Amino acid sequence: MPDVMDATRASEATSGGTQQVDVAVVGAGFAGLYLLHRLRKAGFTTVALDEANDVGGTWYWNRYPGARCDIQTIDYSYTFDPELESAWKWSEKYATQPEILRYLGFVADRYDLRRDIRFGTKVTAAAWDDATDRWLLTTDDGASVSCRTYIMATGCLSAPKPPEIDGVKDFKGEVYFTGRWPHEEVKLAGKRIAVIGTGSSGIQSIPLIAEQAAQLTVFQRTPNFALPAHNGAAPADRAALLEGDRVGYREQARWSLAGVPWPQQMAVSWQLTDAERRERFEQAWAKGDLVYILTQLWADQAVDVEGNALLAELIREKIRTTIKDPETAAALSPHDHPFGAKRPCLDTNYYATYNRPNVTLVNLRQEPIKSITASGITTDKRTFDVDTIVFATGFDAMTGAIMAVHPITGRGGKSLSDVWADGPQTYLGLTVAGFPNLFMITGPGSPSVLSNMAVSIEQHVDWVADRLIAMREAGFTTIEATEAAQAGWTRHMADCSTLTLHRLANTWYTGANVPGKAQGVMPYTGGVGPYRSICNEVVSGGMLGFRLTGPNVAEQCNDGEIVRLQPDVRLVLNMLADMKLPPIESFGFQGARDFVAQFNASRPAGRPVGEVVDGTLPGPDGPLPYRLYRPAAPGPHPIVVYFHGGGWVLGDEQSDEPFCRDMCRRTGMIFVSVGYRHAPEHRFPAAAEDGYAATRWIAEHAADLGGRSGPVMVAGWSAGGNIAAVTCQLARDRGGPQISGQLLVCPATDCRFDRPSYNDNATGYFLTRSLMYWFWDLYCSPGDRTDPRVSPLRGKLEGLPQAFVVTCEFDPLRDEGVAYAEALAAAGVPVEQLNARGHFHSSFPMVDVVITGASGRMQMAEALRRFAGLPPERRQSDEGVPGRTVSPHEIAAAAG
Ligand code: N01
Repeated sequence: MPDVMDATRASEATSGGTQQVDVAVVGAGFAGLYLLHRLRKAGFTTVALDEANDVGGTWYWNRYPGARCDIQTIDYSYTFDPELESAWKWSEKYATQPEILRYLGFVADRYDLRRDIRFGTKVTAAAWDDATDRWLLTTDDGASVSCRTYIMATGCLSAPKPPEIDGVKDFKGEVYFTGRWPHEEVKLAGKRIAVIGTGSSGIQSIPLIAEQAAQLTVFQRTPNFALPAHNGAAPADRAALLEGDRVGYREQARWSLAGVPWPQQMAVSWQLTDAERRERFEQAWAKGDLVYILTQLWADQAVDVEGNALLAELIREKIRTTIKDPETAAALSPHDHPFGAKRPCLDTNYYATYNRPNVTLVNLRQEPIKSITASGITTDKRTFDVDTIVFATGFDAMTGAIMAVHPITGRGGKSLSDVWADGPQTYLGLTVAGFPNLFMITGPGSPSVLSNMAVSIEQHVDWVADRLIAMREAGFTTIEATEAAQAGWTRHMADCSTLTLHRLANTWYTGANVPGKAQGVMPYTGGVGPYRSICNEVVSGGMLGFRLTGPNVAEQCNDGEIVRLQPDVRLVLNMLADMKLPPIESFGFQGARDFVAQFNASRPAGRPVGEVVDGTLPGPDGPLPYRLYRPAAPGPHPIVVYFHGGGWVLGDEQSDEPFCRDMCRRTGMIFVSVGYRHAPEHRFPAAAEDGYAATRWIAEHAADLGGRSGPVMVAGWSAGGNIAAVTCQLARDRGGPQISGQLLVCPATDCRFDRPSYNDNATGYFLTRSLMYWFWDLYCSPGDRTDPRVSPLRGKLEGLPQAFVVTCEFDPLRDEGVAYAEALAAAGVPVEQLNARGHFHSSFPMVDVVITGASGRMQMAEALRRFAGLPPERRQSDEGVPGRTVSPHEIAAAAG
């Protein structure tokens, strides 16, 4: 059904052998086809250029036996036209490459797209002309293209990687690459065949090649996780969901994390018993759905090495039970990367294939390939004579196809390969500063390969097409990302990459599969829905981070950084904003306490520790409750006396439970969380005096509590940080107890409200300025506020225990925390300060919700271990620091 609106033709304007169009698109796969459709419909003259001789992109080239999609086909489809959706029926849960190629051909015909595609045309270079504000694309067929806008729709996995093995050219038999499989029939029957590579392409093709080959030898460097696809008809439950509410189903996919409409899993591994985890796993295994198993078992599997290891072991168990030969099973069992950190695969009979008598696995970790010879493959132990070699060795992913157009020269002659020498720099994965009017569809820096590509492609195409339409309406002819916006996006990408485990594996996601390529996690790991909302915010923020110009309009540049919050902090704050809660102080103090209790009940429980013991200790005016968290390792352990947050009004000895458990596990120390008295029933100085008395009692009873005798440490968050700081001053002045260190997390340290952070972060970050006013009013009369027992910044600071002070960028209390650290340093107290970039007041106690807080907690734990004279202890999962630790020297200098 040709579109009536696309009256404009791409090829009409040609001058001097150069085709003149508004927009040139490179690639005629999923992205290029939809671009062509949208842009033509909007009235732009458009041409698509593709090296292939037909549409299809990756599905044109990857014709190897067994090639299929591994996202369920009902999800791996265009959704932009409901009529198209009802006009096409997929025959299987996971369609084969020929069927997907037929679908793309059907789409091309339906919208009459082929007439504006130049097939068999390779774009060899692209240059921006500052004088004309146009791109000139050079092609290998001689006919160049001049365009206002140049869009790379070249796919993420379309530039095959050379095999990097000596002697390939010497081989006298047949050589095939899965990524460039011939169109004519390849005869494999009765041959001795070698397959090199066990990624998705290898894993899909090996079982089918094995069925035909006389002998198949698989050369494996790194084993990968593969799960059974259980292919067949589309599962009835998913199809019913789609048919029941097509619009809602598609919308849910667009706002999900991976582009497939599964809900967000909340249960964490340690909340489930072994039996419950196994049951979930068996269900997932039977389902045969990659996104399901990656997202639905337990929430920590993708973000925490321990939660992930539980799942990885269950999969390895399946591998062991499927493969008869234990040595082969061991070689096929991945141990070098977390599950999901390297792209896992869906298979049909992959592992069982190794039980066939005609299949041999060669473990290249034990016998690397030395070379390829005229007759076959030689490892450093053996020689394998073969008739055919199949290279399933993968791609120069994400950047390879973009850089294959070389050079791409932007403003002032700047070359993209120079700009990307240390890895791809983009704004939103869509644009690059210095390269006006250049867009990339699913480029590096966008969710792309970590998502259902169909969903991500449509989002990018719609965003770009809508921008071009809006620019035309406003009279702008160029659009270009600013350097500041791009640098901000690079920072945000780095923050996001600490969320998941992708950074912990050597993969094509990180560029590690291509020798010499700059390394770093290239796709956006923050999720499809969050990414979509960011792209929308760029627009609603007046094209934030873009410079727009036009011949007859004033330049527009709303410069800035689109995301300054840590990605998970942003999610939490957005969620809270969606709840449209009234100010907490409007509940009254009892109502606020009930609210906090309810809020805490909905968060993930803390992780297991050795033992949790409740008790009471004598306070200055009656018993005080405490909760003790003991590590699993045998004691005696150093003791940390902990004071919870809550503005001297809210919370109790259990309210920071996940934080105490986490710190107990990280430090290997006993944490005793003290239930001090609260205002307004017990106003100043009740909390301070309770804190001091509790610390004294705990220090005196350290051995009875299973702790190490000698000095204790104090720690606290928010008002608890205030009590911890005050306790140190009182202990110094009142002759003990001995305190060896203080950990102050976002502490209240002073009664002044005029520091900039009180204004900058007055609202929108959960702890508001007015809530702080309310806390102070309930706890302390104005006349008492300068007393060091509530404003420790005003006390004498000499002779205090060494300190670690944590402040968060988006916290009203930030500057008084910084001031306290500086004042301690000026008073000669050894102090370190963590300025946690992008974090808010509640980041660190929100364990397992604000995952990017883990590295900060790791630093806190290290500080406590130092205070206790213990050696440091690092955990692999917590690498990456979303903040900056300032040394005592720097703080002293700043204070000076
Ligand atoms: O490529 P890969 P692929 N000597 O990079 C090995 C998508 N896809 O084409 O891991 C020996 O995953 C290499 O070993 P190592 C999907 O996203 C989707 O299979 O680097 N071995 C690895 O085992 C997928 O992830 C589908 O140690 C060498 C293999 O070759 C992506 O495309 C189907 C080597 C390459 O695996 C890429 O998959 C197919 C050497 N010199 C692909 N060089 C669907 O189902 C490399 N290897 C939708």
